[in-house]
Amino acid sequence: MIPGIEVIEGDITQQSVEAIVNAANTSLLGGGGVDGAIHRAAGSGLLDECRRLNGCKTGEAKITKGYNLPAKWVIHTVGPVWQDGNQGEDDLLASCYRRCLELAEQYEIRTIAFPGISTGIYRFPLQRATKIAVTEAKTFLERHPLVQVIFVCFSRQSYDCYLAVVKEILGEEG
Ligand code: AR6
Repeated sequence: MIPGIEVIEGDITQQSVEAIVNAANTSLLGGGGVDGAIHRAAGSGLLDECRRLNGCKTGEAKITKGYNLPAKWVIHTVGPVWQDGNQGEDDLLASCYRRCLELAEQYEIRTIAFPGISTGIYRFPLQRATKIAVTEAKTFLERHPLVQVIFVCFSRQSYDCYLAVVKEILGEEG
């Protein structure tokens, strides 16, 4: 596999990568969107482990096993709820990506798949969130060139947005 950034359209629960990222809430006890899909696919072992984590702050991340998922690990992070863009949303979202990538480093994870954290129920504007995601991945990959970051897009619209942003930030090789 070529190291770097990859953009695909698909369902993150089906990705055969070492870690998938969950866009969770501060309780870590499940919810809708990608969180619900991950818990359904992983099975009840995931919820049992999450219950022991005592939640997670916005902008932070915690790791669990993947249970019935193809992925060995799930990294749970809590994105900011979009308000008006002046409540620290950008920094909190960047922190989510950084914390997830730090955990990947700590657990020697070489392939990590991200959904568009905060871009669903939490209403963060897609293009603004995508620029943050790609910028943080780029910064991390400059120091960790063997890691593969996969952005898993759940719609054609988000796939097109990621492709355009990757091209803008990384150039044609993205
Ligand atoms: N695979 C990949 N991406 C997905 C999938 C999937 N199976 N399902 C949804 N998405 P959201 P948030 C995309 O709402 O905005 C939960 O209730 C989706 O299209 O899942 O961070 C939590 O418990 C969107 O682009 O997460 C929190 O309460 C992105 O994943 C709250 O939602 C994130 O959408 C978190 O809201």
